Amino acid sequence: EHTIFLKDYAETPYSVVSVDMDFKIEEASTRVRTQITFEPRPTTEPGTPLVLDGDGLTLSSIAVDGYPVMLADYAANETGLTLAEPPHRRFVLETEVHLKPEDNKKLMGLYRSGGTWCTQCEPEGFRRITYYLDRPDILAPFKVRITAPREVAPVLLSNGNLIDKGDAGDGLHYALWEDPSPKPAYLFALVAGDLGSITDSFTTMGGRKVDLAIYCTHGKQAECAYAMDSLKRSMAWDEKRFGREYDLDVFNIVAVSDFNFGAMENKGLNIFNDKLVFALPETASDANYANIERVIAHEYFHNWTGNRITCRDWFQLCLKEGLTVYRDQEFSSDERSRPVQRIHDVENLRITQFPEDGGPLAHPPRPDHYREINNFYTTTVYQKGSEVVRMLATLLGEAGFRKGMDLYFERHDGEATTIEAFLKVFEDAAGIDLSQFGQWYTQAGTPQVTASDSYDAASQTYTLTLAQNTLPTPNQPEKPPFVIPVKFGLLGPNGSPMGWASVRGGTVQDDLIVLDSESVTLTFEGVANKPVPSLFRGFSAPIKLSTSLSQQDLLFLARHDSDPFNRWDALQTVATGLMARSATGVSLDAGDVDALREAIMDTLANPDLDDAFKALVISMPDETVIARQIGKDVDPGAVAVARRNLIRTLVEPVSERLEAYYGRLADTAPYSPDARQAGRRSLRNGLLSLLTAGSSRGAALAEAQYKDASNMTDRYAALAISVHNWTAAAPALLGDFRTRFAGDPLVFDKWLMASSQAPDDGVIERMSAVLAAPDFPRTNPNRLRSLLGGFVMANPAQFAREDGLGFRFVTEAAAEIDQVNPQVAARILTGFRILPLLEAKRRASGQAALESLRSQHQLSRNTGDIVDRILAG
Ligand code: DPP
Ligand code: ZN
Repeated sequence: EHTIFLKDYAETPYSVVSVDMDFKIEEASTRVRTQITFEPRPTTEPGTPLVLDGDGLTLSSIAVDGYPVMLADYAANETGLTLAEPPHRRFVLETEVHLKPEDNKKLMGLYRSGGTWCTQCEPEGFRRITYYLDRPDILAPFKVRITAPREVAPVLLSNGNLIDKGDAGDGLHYALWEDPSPKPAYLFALVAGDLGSITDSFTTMGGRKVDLAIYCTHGKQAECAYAMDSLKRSMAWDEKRFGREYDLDVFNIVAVSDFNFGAMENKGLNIFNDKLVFALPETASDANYANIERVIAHEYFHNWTGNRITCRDWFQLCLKEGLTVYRDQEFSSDERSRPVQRIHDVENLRITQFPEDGGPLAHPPRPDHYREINNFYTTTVYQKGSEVVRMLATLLGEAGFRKGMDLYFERHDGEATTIEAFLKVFEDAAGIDLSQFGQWYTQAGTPQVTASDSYDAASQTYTLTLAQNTLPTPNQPEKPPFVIPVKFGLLGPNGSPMGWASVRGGTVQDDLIVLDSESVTLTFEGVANKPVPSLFRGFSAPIKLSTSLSQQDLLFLARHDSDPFNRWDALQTVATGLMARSATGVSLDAGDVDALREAIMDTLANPDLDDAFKALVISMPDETVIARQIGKDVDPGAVAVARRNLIRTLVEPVSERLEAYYGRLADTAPYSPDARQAGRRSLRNGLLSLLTAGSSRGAALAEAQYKDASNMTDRYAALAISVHNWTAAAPALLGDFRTRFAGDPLVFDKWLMASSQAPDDGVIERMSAVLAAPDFPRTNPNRLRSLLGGFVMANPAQFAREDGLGFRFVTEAAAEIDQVNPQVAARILTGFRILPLLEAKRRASGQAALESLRSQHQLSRNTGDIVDRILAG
């Protein structure tokens, strides 16, 4: 099948000068008339055909400069429209097509969600609306006229500023929107519907008043308040931190229920999946609030990193996504707790991106080929892309990084550009060479860094060797060394930082070592005592570290390191190691478990640490992290058992103390989603999780918390914990939750997610029944992802059951979903990337399920690509 290569990039022979669109929306169909002003480029030969993209469009009329085009002079088919011999001068092409948004269940292009007309164009949805050069390096100003029945669609929105509106007779009305900033078509948006709204305003640092609005289903306005508050804080933060001011007079957000992404940064008109807008304490958890804040910020930040400066081609996707994730992570760190945010972000990277980077779907943040671009909106492009930007900031320092960013905005504003151009601004601003650093963008795989050390008391020298190695990934057998920033410190015997007189063998700047060759050996002189090294502080590079540190050393770091990330990480390393050993049949040393327990209890008792941090320390490693640690021939069932057993052994002797602590943390103040209160709840729920897994009284505590909860955070935590541990009350609690919140689709998602997490053998049968119910909303991405995505990503023991039932359940469901919405089906199937990690029998049954999916169904390009890559890997 057709593969697109980065090396084949070429400019189009024609550029677009401007776009005028006229939408006539009616109940059953929408007419789109588009006038595009084209111009041949200076180098274009006369007679060069104009080839436009189109996907599933039917052309009703076509004219050039007002004259109909003869049949012989154009060709229209399923993938586009070709004008054989366009004029060799500026000209206007006018086309007319009729769309059926009601039938559009792929949710790309113009479609209807709950009656509202809305659009999603990134990456290639605009070609489902009109014939166009649908690629991000074609920038043009847009004028959009929308006419629709006033009754069904009193609200008419598009990008930019509203310049005219009025009555159009026959019960119709119209609105005319103009977006003065040239933009690529993927940022086009249109919304028409009967919506409620909340409004506010923001005055920019330049003194311009911007009208803000969030549109939603009538009656949901009160649920949009937190999103609006997050938007205003995002606008202020981007001014303060990056000097970026908003550029239009209006900023609109619309919440819709059917959406493939989380949200979309269309210029001046962001469209959001409603789960990332709506929040009330009774129906949304603290995690939902934090996510809303993060994604509102992310889409807003795209206005500069994505919209004003966009991507030349889709290979450069991480130019906007990695950078914008970095920006939203920084925003969350500044608004909440920096160490806690960092730990969350790294946990997420390890649970989602490391498996991708170490499996058959591995690809660099900037890939060089693809069959289906929708399959590259990945955790590698987003999360690893952000880590790469973070490393750049670490290497350059805060001031140097800001200088480079300022130059980026100055030099590339209004352009569609590349990763090379991005790196160049930092080279120019800092006078350094980043060519080797650039490999982070082009090489896949998680580097493994090995640290070994020795101390010589007689000469008071400490020697540290760091070596890197990256395993081959698909199409990349050889991996030249990366530039790896290692933030570090040495701890003396009493836990305080230790200095040195001089270093030989490599460059050390303050607390930073740069590892840019296969290995480096550093000799620190004047080191008074044998130190314990704290390496990769703040997770200064997206690598896997292996050290010769003993459990005792690690627990020493967990107690004394001045770097909170490494304190957390040291404890997690110990727990993961013990669980991995136990899952592979090694019986654990009681002393090791006792020492871990003591370190955990000391952390809990430490008055200097905040609740959110403590909650992370007591949250035990995820099953996928343990499986990665084991590395091969994994039996996920054994991993789940080993995890549960270790928790039980840790908790039993201290369960009374933990329960007392749990009791003391009960909330007293009225609910607020702020970080401090949320931290307290997460610690309390972390304790409940330990108690339920590890003590006889936990199940009853969870049931009581479920029943007494006054907010969704506590209620959902109690439910999820009960289900995870499959307590006697779990089935009844699931039943109660479902009826208690019947009619709220976003809470139904929580129920689906919790249901998919049950560890018992009945889980697949129950999920099948849910899916088969006639009223299951089978075209809604959120519902499908909650049930199936939750299952494949977070219930490995049942998904990868030995009898293959979990695999087959997912492939059969995916085959059906693929007929309707290929993007959602392909995303769910990425869960099969764990196959190479599994023991032979499970691996074989997973492969068999994929093989039969491939042979028995006509798969979409999205799904076919994922299945082929996993089976080839
Ligand atoms: N809307 C998605 C995001 O913001 C894709 N651009 O990441
Ligand atoms: Zn984004």
